[in-house]
Amino acid sequence: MHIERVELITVRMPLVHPFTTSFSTQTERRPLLVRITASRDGQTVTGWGECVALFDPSYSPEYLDGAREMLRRFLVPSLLEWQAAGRTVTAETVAAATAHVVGHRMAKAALEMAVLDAGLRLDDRRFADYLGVTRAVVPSGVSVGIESSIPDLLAQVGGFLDEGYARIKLKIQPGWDVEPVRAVREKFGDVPLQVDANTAYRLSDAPLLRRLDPFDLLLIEQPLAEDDLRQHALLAQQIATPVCLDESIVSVEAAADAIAMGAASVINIKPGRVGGYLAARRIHDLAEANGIAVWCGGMLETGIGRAANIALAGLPGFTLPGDVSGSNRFYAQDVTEPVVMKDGVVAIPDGPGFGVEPLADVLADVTIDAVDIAAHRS
Ligand code: SMG
Ligand code: MG
Repeated sequence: MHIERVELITVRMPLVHPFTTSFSTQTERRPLLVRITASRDGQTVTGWGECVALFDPSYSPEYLDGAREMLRRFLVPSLLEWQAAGRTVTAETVAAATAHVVGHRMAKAALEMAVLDAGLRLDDRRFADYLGVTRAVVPSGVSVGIESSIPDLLAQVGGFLDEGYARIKLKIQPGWDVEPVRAVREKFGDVPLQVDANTAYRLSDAPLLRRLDPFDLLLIEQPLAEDDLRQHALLAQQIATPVCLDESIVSVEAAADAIAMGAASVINIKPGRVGGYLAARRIHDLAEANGIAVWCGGMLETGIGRAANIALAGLPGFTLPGDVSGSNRFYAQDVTEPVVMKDGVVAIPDGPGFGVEPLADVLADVTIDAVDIAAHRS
């Protein structure tokens, strides 16, 4: 394909309810969308990507303004230079074209994602078909933040269960762990339940985390620090709840290390965190070959990232429900037609590429910044 133009569009979206984790309280999200105009054989299409970096560098080293600057100053120019040198531009070549930039996987993932969507649209092919996914729907889990009281938490969880969500994930931190889990089990019984600590504990907390063992949780996600695979392996030997890694798995290599060390028996795959959907697919394949379950994480994506995640979650190794909830879990108004959760599942979109695009009037309303980069005509 020939890339004509790349736009970096920052949008502002208020959350329907504050979302508190061990590291922050979010009341709004500012996703960075990447719009690519690309052509081939006289046909011109638009491809969309979404950068999952948060506003602050609190979940990962990457953050909104840094990712936008990285794309504007380094990644997009590198891809355009690659193109000007006569090299092939496809989703499969974006990583090579930007390999000289160290790190910045979320920014790279957003660019690769937009090229992937554009390429699939030029081929009139669905992302799910490109992946070889045959399922039409995937189970939909929901992530529930830290609330100010147990009754507030139970009201939230009860609402999501009434809506039909297939699995509940509770955010935990020291002081908000055993009691909320006990309260949810007592009130709602045997629902599929897991917890996410976002790195809030230390290995010396193993006796405390062992107190979660009797609640038969599906998993505990990222209990310890991002860069501490070895201590996760030690913790896994001391608790019965399966250890799942999120923040630690920044690449295929990190996934291979974690599996080899016994640091995780489950992996949360977030395409943005690992550098894109192609790397995400490789982690899925690696985990499947090693008998490690995976599920699709979420970063409060708009309908664009959500649509792509839902298709990815259709791969056979995704044996646990993902954080792929309906748009209304976070947003009163999504930038795309809303993703709808019904009867515990979300549908893989039909249509070429990721099968979704922003609604023009909504996009205009929520855009707070736009950077336009034109390619030189070769
Ligand atoms: O998109 O459903 C979603 C959010 C799921 O809890 C979620 N994400 O650590 O897994 C995680 C968090 C990261 C974002 S917290 C602001
Ligand atoms: Mg997590």
